[in-house]
Amino acid sequence: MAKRLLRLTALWLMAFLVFAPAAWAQGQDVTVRMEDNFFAPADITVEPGTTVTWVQSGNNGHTTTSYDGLWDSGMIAGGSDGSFSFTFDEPGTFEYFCIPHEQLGMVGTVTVASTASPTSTASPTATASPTATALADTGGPPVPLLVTLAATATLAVSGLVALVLRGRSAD
Ligand SMILES: [Cu+2]
Repeated sequence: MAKRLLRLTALWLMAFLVFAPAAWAQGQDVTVRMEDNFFAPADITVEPGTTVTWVQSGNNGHTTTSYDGLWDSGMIAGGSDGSFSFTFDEPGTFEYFCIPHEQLGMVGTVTVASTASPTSTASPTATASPTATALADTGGPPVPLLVTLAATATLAVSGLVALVLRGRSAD
């Protein structure tokens, strides 16, 4: 009975890992980890409308605090899986810091810019180059992110398959 439950859980996890990245890509949501004592990645560029979520990944308490007073998470306890989200609608460069660790260089920037801007498609250079047109057409997240997600999902799925197979042979 427990083994069957384990198998069902594994299957459900596989389905989740296969479909969840697609959902993330559509929602254009981005995660930044709060490590001891730095943001990872510290500098990101996102499309307007992107929700950025900072996730506590360290043992020290951290904050994500906008220099312009746009957002302030308050202290997120170390060792917790606490998080804070903010949606960036306006283009621009937004700098932020961690209150206790600013002096240690725990700072970051969120650059909000549209990669599929009308300016770039109207430019003769962009339309002449097939690469630029292709990039402008795909409004999705940057390719490296998709590759990372796909690689992570593949790794996780193969691990789960190995687990399920091992459970089956032990019957
Ligand atoms: Cu900090």
